[in-house]
Amino acid sequence: MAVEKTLILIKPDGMHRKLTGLVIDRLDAAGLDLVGTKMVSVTEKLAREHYKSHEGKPFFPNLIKYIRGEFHGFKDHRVLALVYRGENAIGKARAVAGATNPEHAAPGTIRGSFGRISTAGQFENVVHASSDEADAEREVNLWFKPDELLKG
Ligand code: FUP
Repeated sequence: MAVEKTLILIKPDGMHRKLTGLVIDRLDAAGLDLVGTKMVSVTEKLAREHYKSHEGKPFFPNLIKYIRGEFHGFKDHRVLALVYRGENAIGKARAVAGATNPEHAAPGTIRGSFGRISTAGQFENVVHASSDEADAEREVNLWFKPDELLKG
């Protein structure tokens, strides 16, 4: 299996509900290595770039508000960005996260245990995890500069 890097974001609902430690613990238990981490104040530009594949979809405007912390009262737009490395890191991190829709996420996954769908229909699914190799590379480069990651 290939050694991969993947981007994990602890989204504003995860930050608000103090799930940072739990998410890191689950990814540690999956055998992945943390090679980069930082608190990020998510600008409108970064949010739109990160979710550009969803541009034009009905949920897009709320997706931008959600990732910028506007639903959870974060005036500083905080999220925690993490890069993990390991064999099959992308698949392992997605297994830990669970399905995108919290209603479909298996019990015991982060999203299955802690995700919800708001009354406005917005998925609040606690974490982002890159979906495939191309997305992982694009996203790691979008959120981190090369010298912010451990080499190896
Ligand atoms: P994921 O790769 O699991 O983060 O999922 P997607 O890239 O497909 O979706 C990104 C985000 O869009 C999800 F985290 C939640 C949001 N979303 C909705 O709110 N409604 C939808 O119908 C699909 C996605």
